[in-house]
Amino acid sequence: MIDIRYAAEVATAKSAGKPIVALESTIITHGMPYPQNVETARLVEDDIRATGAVPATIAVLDGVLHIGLEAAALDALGQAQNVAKLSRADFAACLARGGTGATTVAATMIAARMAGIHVFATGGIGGVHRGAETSFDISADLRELAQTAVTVVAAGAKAILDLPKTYEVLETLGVPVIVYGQDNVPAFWSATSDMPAPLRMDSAAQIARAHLMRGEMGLPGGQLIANPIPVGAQIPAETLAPFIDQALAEADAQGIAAKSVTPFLLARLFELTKGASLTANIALVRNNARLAGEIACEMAKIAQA
Ligand code: PSU
Ligand code: MN
Repeated sequence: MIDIRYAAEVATAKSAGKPIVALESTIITHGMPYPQNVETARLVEDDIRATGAVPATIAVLDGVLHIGLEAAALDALGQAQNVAKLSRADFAACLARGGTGATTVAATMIAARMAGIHVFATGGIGGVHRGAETSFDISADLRELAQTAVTVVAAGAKAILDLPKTYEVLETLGVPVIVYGQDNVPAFWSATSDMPAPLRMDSAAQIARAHLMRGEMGLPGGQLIANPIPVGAQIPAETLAPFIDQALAEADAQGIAAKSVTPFLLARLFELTKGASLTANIALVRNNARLAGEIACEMAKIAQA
């Protein structure tokens, strides 16, 4: 039997039909250094509360699936070493073994759906890696978006990826990519790119209605909401490009593969940009949390009408 534990705040919200926003934990364990990871996780939770929704950070601790982490558990996870990075393939195995793991976008979507949570905020989704034509490295996040009905708010796919291929695969899989408030796809650390927005919406209410419409139509899968980083916090793509190239070349030279690629690249960019990539990452996650909170509130309003 799966052991699911809801944080008190989340359990109360669930029984009252209040809006809830899921948050992933891989960004805490593999995406940011301590202590900024834990500080950011707390700020993001507060950003969601400020919209009237309740945050639910998701992780597996000693074989228990936590939907919402109490303060001490979050702090411990933020400092823990050798935490597994869980995706669709290894989520059940970790629970069955009584292990501890942080959930990626794919695993967080699975957990959110099990918990009846429809909206999830993160930084950036995984996607098609550069050189995927030889490495076959395509994140399981993309297929998850195609099959699990959760609306994921991200600042696009991380710019370390092959963005045109990533959006091509999403289109093939039938995943709606909805850009919030602009006509081109954002590129994670940069607000804009030269790729046109597949879909554009300008309000949280519209996004909520589109999610519910897919449900009514019996369409499996979620929506990707691409929310541009606030312009004041962005790093121009030209500034970042040489650092991304360098980090990718190092990953290649050191034989970094599979699950280690994304954490390696994020950590190297943090060093190469002297922390600027992290500052921007924090700003965009908080921005996504606010929009996700608004979307969850709109969905709850429609459900109660
Ligand atoms: N967004 C961030 N930092 C991260 C991630 C996303 O700002 O660390 C994580 C997410 O958990 C995402 C994962 O699901 O990276 C993608 O990993 P991979 O490329 O191995 O599928
Ligand atoms: Mn991968």
